[in-house]
Amino acid sequence: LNLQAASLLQSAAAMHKDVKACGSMKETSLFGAPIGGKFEPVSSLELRRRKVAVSPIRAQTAATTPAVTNSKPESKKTARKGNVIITGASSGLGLATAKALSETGEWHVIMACRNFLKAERAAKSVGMAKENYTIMHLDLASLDSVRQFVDSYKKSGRPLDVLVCNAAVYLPTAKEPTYTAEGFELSVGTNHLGHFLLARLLLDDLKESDYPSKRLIIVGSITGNTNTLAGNVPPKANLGDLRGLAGGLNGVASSPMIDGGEFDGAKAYKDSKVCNMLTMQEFHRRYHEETGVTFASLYPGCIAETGLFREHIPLFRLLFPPFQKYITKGYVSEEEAGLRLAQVVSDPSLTKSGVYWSWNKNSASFENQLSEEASDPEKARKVWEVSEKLVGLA
Ligand code: NDP
Ligand code: PMR
Repeated sequence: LNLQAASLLQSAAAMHKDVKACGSMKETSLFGAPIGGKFEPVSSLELRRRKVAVSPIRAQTAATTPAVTNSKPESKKTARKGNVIITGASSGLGLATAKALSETGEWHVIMACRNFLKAERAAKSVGMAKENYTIMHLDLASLDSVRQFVDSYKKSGRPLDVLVCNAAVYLPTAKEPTYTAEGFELSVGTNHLGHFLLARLLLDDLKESDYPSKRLIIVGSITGNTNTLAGNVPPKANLGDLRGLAGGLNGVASSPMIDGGEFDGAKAYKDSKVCNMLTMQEFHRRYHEETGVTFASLYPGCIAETGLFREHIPLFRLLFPPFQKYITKGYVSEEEAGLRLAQVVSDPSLTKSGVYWSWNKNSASFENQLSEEASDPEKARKVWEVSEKLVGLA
């Protein structure tokens, strides 16, 4: 891992050259983005979002963008607030998104967190008004907890309009695997399987919502996409033939890794993100028409200072933010990333289902391309079928 941190430094120097020499790569692989995003109709949140990192050029472009929308039902103000569940809203991206949505006054945020006290302190620390949020306990590393959360939510009688599957753990320094309550390797168990059960159990509630635009969002990442430079940093995501997943990821009867290989915490995280992106697409194929729910995933940018890197070595945590800011230019602040996810939650122009959203260097959203594996429908179906067995749905 010291080597990894050192290689950050080395490749910092190398990439600086590469990026300079290869303008188109900067536009494509670095941000995982094709050149030039199109501007979307402008909502109030979108205007605030653009204010966070506005340059004079950007401000001008935004001002000249016609603020019309062709999706009329969504653009109408509804009588009631929207209700959005955000998992892992006690820090990082989840907290920034909760804050952004609560500040609009149009959303009630259900912060679904494993540490109630931490969540309460976090909400207060960013100045969220009491009437705009509720904290509910959810530990994604326990399927019982997921079921209990769903029961309590249903009993609360609150409609559900948007579900954001955001929580995650990243264990790059772990030498040995650790496990969820049911004995699944912790990263895939939490990031994928916990969310898979949660989303499946709450789909009916989304379907029943009378909100103008109901959405299920699963946060993905560039690092699970091997069609980008970031996704080619070893260890690369690869689900293989799913033999480890099919075996239950328990490290006893099967490997703790989806592809059946040796445990590698960084790879397990990237694999879990591939599952997140495949799951979103499989939801879209199976349920979009029937339910009217918009299914989406996204890469919000590299939020290099969040708690996600808490398990990484100190040298990595020191070098990673400047590396992303000045070398890859993939860095975004928590605030900016929160406004991006809030846009996917609420922007009337982002209703297209089955999309993996990213943002270009002008901070404009665009539909990004997933890697071959992360967009493979056959793999998506298999991940779905194996996962539903593991979480007790089939
Ligand atoms: P953080 O560590 O700041 O936030 C993760 C959240 O998940 C925390 O609130 C954490 O709770 C919660 N969580 C972890 N385990 C569980 C569990 N078992 N049950 C319930 N909640 C849990 O990281 P980020 O904000 O960076 O990550 C948020 C999302 O963004 C993730 O899906 C990540 O993959 C994605 N992402 C992040 C990028 C980045 O650069 N940071 C880039 C691309 C995607 P607690 O506060 O109690 O620890
Ligand atoms: Mg990566 C070229 C651009 C780029 C981008 C946008 C990211 C994002 N990274 C890029 C490049 C590189 N990174 C390069 C060239 C290297 C080799 C030095 C590199 C290394 C690196 C490490 C060791 N990067 C990392 C790590 C991590 O531990 C992070 C990780 O993989 O978490 C799973 C990470 C990340 N780089 C990113 C992003 C967004 C992450 C972390 C978060 C995530 O995907 O969720």
